[in-house]
Amino acid sequence: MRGAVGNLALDGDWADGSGAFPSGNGAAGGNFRFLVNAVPGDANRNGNVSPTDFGTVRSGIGRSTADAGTAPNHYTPFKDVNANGNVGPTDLGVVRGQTGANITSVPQPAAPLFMTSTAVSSATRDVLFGTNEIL
Ligand SMILES: [Ca+2]
Ligand SMILES: [Ca+2]
Ligand SMILES: [Ca+2]
Repeated sequence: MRGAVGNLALDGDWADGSGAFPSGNGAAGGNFRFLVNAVPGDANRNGNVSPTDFGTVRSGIGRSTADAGTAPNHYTPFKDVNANGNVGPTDLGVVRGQTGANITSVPQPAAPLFMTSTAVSSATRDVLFGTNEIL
């Protein structure tokens, strides 16, 4: 990605597991390597899927982005496991199917996923990030 001013590459330079915000070394360019761990069904975000997650999702049944309700029985994106905008039986089904999964059982990619401005075509970049300038 490049900034709108001067078309400079963004600073980057983050090593997953050892980087710190703000990232970068002060020079344009560099790889921003950041691994996001997510386990489908882990509604309470503790790294595993258990009956507790089932209860978390159940507390939001019937709630949606249009009718969020109030805590603790409210809509959250974490309860909306299938990301369809509402919390319903399908979300509970995902949790049920994922029970026992944990962050260590998710296969790691063979190599860190990262992009550089030269490794991604402009067409791919536009699909992933849109065409609006970010700076
Ligand atoms: Ca840099
Ligand atoms: Ca969990
Ligand atoms: Ca849902």
